[in-house]
Amino acid sequence: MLKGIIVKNISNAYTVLANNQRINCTPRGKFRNEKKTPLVGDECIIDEQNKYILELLPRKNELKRPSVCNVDFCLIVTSMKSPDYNALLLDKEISLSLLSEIPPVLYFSKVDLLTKEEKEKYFLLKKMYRDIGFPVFDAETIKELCDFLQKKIVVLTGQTGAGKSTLIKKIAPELDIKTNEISKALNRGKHTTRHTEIYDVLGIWFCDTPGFSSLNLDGYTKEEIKNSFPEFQEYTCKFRDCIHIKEQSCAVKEALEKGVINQSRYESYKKMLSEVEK
Ligand SMILES: Nc1nc2c(ncn2[C@@H]2O[C@H](COP(=O)(O)OP(=O)(O)OP(=O)(O)O)[C@@H](O)[C@H]2O)c(=O)[nH]1
Ligand SMILES: [Mg+2]
Ligand SMILES: [Zn+2]
Repeated sequence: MLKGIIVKNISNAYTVLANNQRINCTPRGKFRNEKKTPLVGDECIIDEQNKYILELLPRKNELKRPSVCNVDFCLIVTSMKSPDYNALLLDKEISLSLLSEIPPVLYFSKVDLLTKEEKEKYFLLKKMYRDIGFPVFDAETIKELCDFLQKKIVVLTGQTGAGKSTLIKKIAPELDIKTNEISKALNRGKHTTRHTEIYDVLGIWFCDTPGFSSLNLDGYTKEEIKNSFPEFQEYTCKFRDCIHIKEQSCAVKEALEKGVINQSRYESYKKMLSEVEK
């Protein structure tokens, strides 16, 4: 028996890193009965002779979309162009990460494709997210990003074609990771990356995942959505259960009017609330 960590999963086949070896294993029947699915990131006990995963150790955290666990950071890759910047999608990813108790880190890709005027807007965007307290990086700060993520397990999330695999390749060009022309990927409606796998990239454990085209908030409550906006938390409204929409003496809405809370973030919040109400 050996202790290891699941680093790759394709349907029911798992690769476990144990004793510096990659061992292909299948879960023992018990998991299915218990409705437990091993995830990439899981620490486990394996039977290395028969190549079984015998036991999963308790998880520190678990992200639902994409399905991974025990990660230190969620690196949200957001494309500024093709696919075009989508504030709601980014804000949903941030909330989902926070609701799984994984600190989000933001990376903006394809800034090089922006016009001069678009770049000006991008700088404001970057500042806005930084001011809320999120670490923000882009192609110009990849070195700083690597320093920040050293020795951590980092799951990459983001839309199909956002540039998740490309970012790993930029950091470690020698890794054999598939990337695709965005036009091809989007037109076929297919993902280039089709499975979840952890790569050791110069001391960072990057977990590349298949992208998504949309994200739903199934299973979350309005209260949880409200709590997933860190910039709202410092305000005390008249009503303790204030949802910051139509209530009187709402400190969040007052901050919004003063421009302290960002309008685009608040729009995302309203859309997310109405999505979970349905
Ligand atoms: N100009 C430019 N192109 C980029 C940048 N990042 C990624 N791309 C291109 O965008 C396309 C999609 O990149 P991928 O890395 O495959 O995207 P992905 O997020 O891994 O996509 P999935 O695996 O489908 O989820 C590729 O053609 C990349 O070359 C960037 O910063 N600038
Ligand atoms: Mg990819
Ligand atoms: Zn309020």
